[in-house]
Amino acid sequence: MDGLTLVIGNKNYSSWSMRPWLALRHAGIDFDERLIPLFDADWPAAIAAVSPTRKVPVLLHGEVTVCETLAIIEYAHDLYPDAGLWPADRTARAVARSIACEMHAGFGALRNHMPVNLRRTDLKGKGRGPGVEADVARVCEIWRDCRARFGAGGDFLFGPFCAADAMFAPVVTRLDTYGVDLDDTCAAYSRAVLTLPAFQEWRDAALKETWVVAEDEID
Ligand SMILES: N[C@@H](CCC(=O)N[C@@H](CS)C(=O)NCC(=O)O)C(=O)O
Repeated sequence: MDGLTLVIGNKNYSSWSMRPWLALRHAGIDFDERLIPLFDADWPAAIAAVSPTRKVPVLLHGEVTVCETLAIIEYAHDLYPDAGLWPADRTARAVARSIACEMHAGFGALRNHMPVNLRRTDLKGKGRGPGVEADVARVCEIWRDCRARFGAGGDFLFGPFCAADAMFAPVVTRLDTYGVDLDDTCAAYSRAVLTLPAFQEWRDAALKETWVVAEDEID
């Protein structure tokens, strides 16, 4: 069987691509990366050739095509159950999957009003809108709860960095880019994500990109 190829969008903008890329990279899982620039002239044909949903990320593994971020992470976990993608403890793993699903399905106001753009440095205090404060409050409640209950073994939600942290990483960048004030626990967690080597590798590449995409097209 061929190796893994993770098809992603622009690193500056694609929050969904960031999630499995960080999870796999931090876990030390070997994969090739293929970047299709979002909404370029070639985008429709290029994405249709690899992804039945016409969205990134998508994971290619021989005959297997896996769409949807959480399904990609679960497929990688099936292939590499000892890579630490999810916490080893069953209760922690259940909570990690719960909050990962909540992230996947929710936080629409935060996503709409605070699109990811790692290159922008002029957005402090912006991005507010209906529902954003409630989304931010719930995110911070999750982070405080996980850090208090499961975080003793490291700086992340369940101690060591895991898939749940990867799911929240684009939120960490949003709260940073848009200058949202955080309490000490959440600020420390945010710093841990922003200084993770895998995240810095992603951001360094993002900062070198020159594509410009309308932010209202990005989720
Ligand atoms: N539910 C999908 C969301 C994927 C998604 O919306 N990706 C965006 C880029 S961040 C995309 O491909 N947009 C292209 C489009 O909507 O045409 C997942 O979990 O992977």
